[in-house]
Amino acid sequence: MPHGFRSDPPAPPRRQFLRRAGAAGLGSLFGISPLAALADDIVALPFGNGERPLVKYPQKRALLRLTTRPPQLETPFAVFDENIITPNDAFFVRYHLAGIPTRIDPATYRLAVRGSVASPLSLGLDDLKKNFEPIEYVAVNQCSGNSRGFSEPRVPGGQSGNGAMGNARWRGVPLKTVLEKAGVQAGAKQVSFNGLDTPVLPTTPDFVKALDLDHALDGEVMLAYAMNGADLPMLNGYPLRLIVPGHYGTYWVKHLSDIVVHDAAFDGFWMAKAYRVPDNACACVEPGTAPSRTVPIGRFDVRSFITNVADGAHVKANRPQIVRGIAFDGGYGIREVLFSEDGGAHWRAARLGEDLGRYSFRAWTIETTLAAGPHALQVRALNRIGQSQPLAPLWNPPGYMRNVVETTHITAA
Ligand SMILES: Nc1nc2c(c(=O)[nH]1)N[C@H]1C(S)=C(S)[C@@H](COP(=O)(O)O)O[C@H]1N2
Ligand SMILES: [Mo]
Repeated sequence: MPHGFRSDPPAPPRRQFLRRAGAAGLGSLFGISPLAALADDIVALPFGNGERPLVKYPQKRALLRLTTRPPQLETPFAVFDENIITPNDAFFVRYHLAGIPTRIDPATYRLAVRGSVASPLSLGLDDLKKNFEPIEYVAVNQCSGNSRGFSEPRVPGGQSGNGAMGNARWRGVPLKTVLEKAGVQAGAKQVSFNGLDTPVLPTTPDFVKALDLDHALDGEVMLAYAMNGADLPMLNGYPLRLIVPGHYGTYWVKHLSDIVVHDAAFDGFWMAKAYRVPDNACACVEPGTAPSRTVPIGRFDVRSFITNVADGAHVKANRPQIVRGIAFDGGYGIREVLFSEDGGAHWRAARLGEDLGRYSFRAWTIETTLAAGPHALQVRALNRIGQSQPLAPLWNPPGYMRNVVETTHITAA
C-alpha cells in the first residue's frame, strides 16, 4: 500500500509553518470582548502580510484570526485533509458587524415571519424542532472572499487564505414550509433575512440579505438549528441560521431573527452595494479595472484542492505515494477530478471518494511515483454540467470567487 505524503517527514510546509508568538500573543488574553481569546502561535499564509495568530475562541479550537472586532477566523488548511466533514470547532467564522451576540436564551428566542404574508408568525425554537418535519443534508459554506489574499493585483477586504470554507451536515426546517405556513401573498418578489447581530455605529447598515421568492421556496433552503449533530456553535449562528446550499456564505444569515416577504426587490446595502460581481460569464474583469454592470453574487464556481501536500514540500522520489484532496461546486455535483504532476502537460483522472451529496466536498485520491527533481502538482475538477476551473486566475475588484487551478511546487529526492 503506497503511503501518503503526510507520513513523510518533509520540511515544514510554508502554509503550516508555526512559530511561538511570545509575548505578542498575550494582548488578546486581556481583551475587553466577552469572546476574549488566547493567541499562541502564528501561521504564515503564503502572501504579503499573511501572518495570522492562531487563536482559541469559545467552542472553537485554535483558528487563524484575521480580525478581532468582529471576530473573523479561518480554518487551518490541514483540517481539510483530516475530515471530509469540517468539525464544528474548526469551522471558519465570518461577521461584518461588531455587535455580535454572545448569549442567546433558547427559551425566549423568537423568529418573526412577516411582510407580504397572510398570517405573520412568531416561532420559538421548540416550535421549529417539534412542529415541522426536519430535513438534513451535507453542504459546503464558503465565503465569497475565500482565497482573496491570493488576488493580484491585491484587493481590499479580508486577506483570506483557503480556509474560509467548511463542509457540514445541516439539519433544520425547509424555509418553504415556514413560508407556506405564513401564506405568501400574490405579487411577492423577494424574501429578506436579518439576524441578531447589530452595527455599532448608526451609519453602518444592518446586515440583511435577500433571495428571490422562487429560490426561497425551492424546498432546499433551510432554517438550520443543528450542525454535525449538535447545536450550532454561537459563532456559527446559534440558535438558527439560513442555509442556502451551493451559494456563497453571504446568504447564510446567522442568529436569524427576522424573515420579511417583500413585494419588490429588497435593496438594502448588502444586496444593492456589496457582494456583487461583474455581470458576465466569468464574473471577472481585466485586472485593475472596474465592471460596468454588476449582479448579486450567486452560486459557487468549481474548486479543487490538494490537501496532503503543501507548496514547498520535500517528498520521496521513485516510490508510489498517494496524493489526495477535495473538490466541490455550486450544487451540480463533481463529475471528474483531473491531476497533473508536470504543470498541466498531462492529466489523469483521480479516484473519487464517497458521494455525500451534490452540495458536499468530494474527496479524491491518486497514486503517483515521482522522479527526483522539482514537480508542479495541479488538480482540476469538472462538474456534471461541464463547468471547470481556469488555468490562469480571474480577477474582480472585491476578490470574490477565486477558483484558478492552483499549482503546488514540490521537490522529490
Ligand atoms: N448575522 C450574520 N450572518 C452572516 C454574516 C454576518 O455578518 N452576520 N456573514 C455572512 C457571511 S459573508 C459568511 S461567509 C457566512 C460565514 O458563516 P460562518 O461564520 O458560520 O462560517 O456567514 C454569513 N452570515
Ligand atoms: Mo462571506
